[in-house]
Amino acid sequence: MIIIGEKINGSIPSAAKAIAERDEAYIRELARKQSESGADYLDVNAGTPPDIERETLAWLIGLVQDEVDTPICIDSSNPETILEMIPLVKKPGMINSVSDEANKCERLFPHVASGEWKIIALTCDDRGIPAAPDRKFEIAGAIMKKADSFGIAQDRIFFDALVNTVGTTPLAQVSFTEASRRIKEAFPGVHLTSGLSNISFGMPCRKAINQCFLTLAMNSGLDSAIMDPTNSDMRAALYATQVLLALDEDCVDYLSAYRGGLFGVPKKP
Ligand code: THG
Repeated sequence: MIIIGEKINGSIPSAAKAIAERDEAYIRELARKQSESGADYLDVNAGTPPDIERETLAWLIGLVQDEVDTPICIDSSNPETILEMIPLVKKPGMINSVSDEANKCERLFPHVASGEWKIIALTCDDRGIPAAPDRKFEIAGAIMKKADSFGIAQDRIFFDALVNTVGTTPLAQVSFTEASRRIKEAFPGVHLTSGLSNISFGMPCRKAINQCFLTLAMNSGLDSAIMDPTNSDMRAALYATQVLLALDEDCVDYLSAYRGGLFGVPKKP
């Protein structure tokens, strides 16, 4: 699994406070802890109004890069902001995200076509976020066609089939996994990712739902997630699922998580 650490995000109240107060130590700690917990990328989302988003993101990106070597995932819904941030990032990471909305692909693809940047592609367009797997799949096809036309290889695209909220859309998980399966079948080289937690919006005990969703989605080919890698219950579910899906050769990741104390203090033999 490719883990994208979600915690540097201005929509989380504690991170918003640190951003407002320009609390460097707090942001550095979020970066370090997530990297130590196995994050492959660190998502950086300002969560601020557009007028101060660029300045905030630039500050966050500078701090994260100074603290850790983990590549950055630039998270903004504004393609112009993403374009301004790319030159500030030391080594290619991810852009989060493109979609089939307006001219996002047309604006961003020329700048990342050559090179190693990975691209998160959302299955939404100017009509919004569809719930039906057919529409999610159709949008993925439209984005893939554009990526192809710029010569962007499938393995640089991470499709996020945008899971709906199960409280209002009972088939949210079923639709997400069906769309993800069909996308992977049609474009076998792509990766599949998800922000996971949208599924549980408005429900009590969200973590239980998020955790079971991670397992079900991995069973349908999810090979990446935007998640909190410091949440040991989520990591335990992730490593255990990898073992059960025969994705963890010789249980190397599972055992190393065990030795690292993920399931409590290892017992002496
Ligand atoms: N898809 C893509 N990008 C995304 C999202 C997505 N970016 C933003 C968001 N959704 C993913 N990021 C977050 C960040 C924080 C939380 C949820 C989604 C959150 N975190 C809790 C906290 O830090 O308090 C902890 C959760 C936990 O411990 O598991 O709520 O869908 N492409």
